[in-house]
Amino acid sequence: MADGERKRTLEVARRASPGADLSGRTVLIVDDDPAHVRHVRDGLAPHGYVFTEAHDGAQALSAIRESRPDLILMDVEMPGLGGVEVCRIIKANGGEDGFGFIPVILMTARQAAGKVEGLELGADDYLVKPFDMLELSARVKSMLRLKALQDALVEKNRELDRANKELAARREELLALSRTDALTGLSNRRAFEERLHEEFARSRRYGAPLSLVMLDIDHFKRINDSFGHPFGDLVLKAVAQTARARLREVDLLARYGGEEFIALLPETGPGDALRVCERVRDAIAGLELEHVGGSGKPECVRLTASLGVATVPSSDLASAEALLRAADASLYAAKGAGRNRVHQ
Ligand code: GH3
Ligand code: MG
Ligand code: MG
Ligand code: MG
Ligand code: MG
Repeated sequence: MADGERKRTLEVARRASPGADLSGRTVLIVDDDPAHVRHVRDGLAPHGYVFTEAHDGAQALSAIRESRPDLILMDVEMPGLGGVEVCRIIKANGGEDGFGFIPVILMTARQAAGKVEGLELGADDYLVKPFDMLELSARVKSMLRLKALQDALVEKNRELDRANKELAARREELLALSRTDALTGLSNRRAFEERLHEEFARSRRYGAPLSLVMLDIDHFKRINDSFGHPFGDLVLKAVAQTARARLREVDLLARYGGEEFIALLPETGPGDALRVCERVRDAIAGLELEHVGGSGKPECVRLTASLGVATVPSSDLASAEALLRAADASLYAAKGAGRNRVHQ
């Protein structure tokens, strides 16, 4: 290309797209005629694009797979795989996990033939040889701008996806936190009450037994008073672990209040519930917790708990609240009867 013409090309190109720096964009030129490839390269050289070449359809496809160019300039008439065919393959693999969007400008020596077909197959533009270098230059630039916009959109979407996923995960975390007791890691009262209503409804629908257990540490105040509040907290954790370890996976154990725990035992009738409660009571009574006081001498602390059980179906327990009240009354009875016992 003559120097004058090159200068003019650059000038026009600059005016066409103020501010858009497209240098460094990659352009794949596909043509079986090396002279034509050179011609196109020369014409576009002033813009600072990075070129790759292919001389037939198969080469073009492997070049695309390897380097995902920003734009493809492709001859229609090539031996073997023709430009229209390659274009069909590129566009059929245009998804995010395929090639993505790569604009294709078809170049043909023939007027009209294949033009409509090419465009319908998804070619983005069309030039008839011999073409004016200024026109080629302008069309390439416009396609590269489109590609840049598309890339930005894809990137933006990815960012949004990532942000959404993070938000969803954070939401899950918060939800889990809002249902967990911070000290013991057990479910809290709110989570318990939700599950209680679900299990109560299920039990009523299928007539399956459901037992509710309330557990309260005996004379816990004394433990706090004698050994301090932090030690009281350790006791609460130990009791939580001990009880949890004696329940089935499907049983829900929650911290209901200060030193009060509650367990929901689905598919569990009065006999089984009593056995479970005795096991838990016995395990708590067997705990030996070490306290090191001001004297530095370790001391073994023991404790007990009282448990109250209620079970549905039962003619006088018509609601989840009534079941809760019944378990609470049982607990009160266990305390009244001397503590360290299960009342049903
Ligand atoms: P009872 O055998 O009748 O159940 O006697 P109690 O002393 O266990 O019962 P009470 O309800 O009078 O006392 C419960 C104590 O539990 C009072 C409160 O300070 C303590 N407490 C509540 N929550 C916590 C906690 O998170 N950590 C500690 N260390 N103590 C707590
Ligand atoms: Mg050709
Ligand atoms: Mg109490
Ligand atoms: Mg207590
Ligand atoms: Mg209490």
